[in-house]
Amino acid sequence: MTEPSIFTRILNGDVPGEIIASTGKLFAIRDISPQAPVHLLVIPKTDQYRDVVELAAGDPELLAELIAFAGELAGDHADGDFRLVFNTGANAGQTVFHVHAHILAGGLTEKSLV
Ligand code: DGP
Repeated sequence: MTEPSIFTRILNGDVPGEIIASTGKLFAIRDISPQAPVHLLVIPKTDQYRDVVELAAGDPELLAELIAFAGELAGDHADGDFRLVFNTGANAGQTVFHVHAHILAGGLTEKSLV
């Protein structure tokens, strides 16, 4: 059996982490190492998809829900404008292999995407 991901452990209350919003299938937390004035993670409650490509293939409706939820969160926590980043694969910087989107918001004037 594989170890539960850090996000599953937060969801289950096994490690500390404030769940700032949730729906039936998704939840959101603040990134522990923020890279923008507002940096949230939106995460499917299921851990069956490693990355966004697997999620798109396996449950495109859930991916659409995730994007809509990200838009709501960007409105609740910032002015509604946001970047949505899915690091996909270790060589793209992915470290947690339980699909999640980074919401980066709060007045991003820097154009660099890396
Ligand atoms: P990625 O590199 O795309 O796999 O992003 C994983 C993110 O997860 C990274 O930006 C830091 C965040 N993270 C890792 N561990 C924790 C944690 O225990 N709590 C919170 N809130 N965020 C975490």
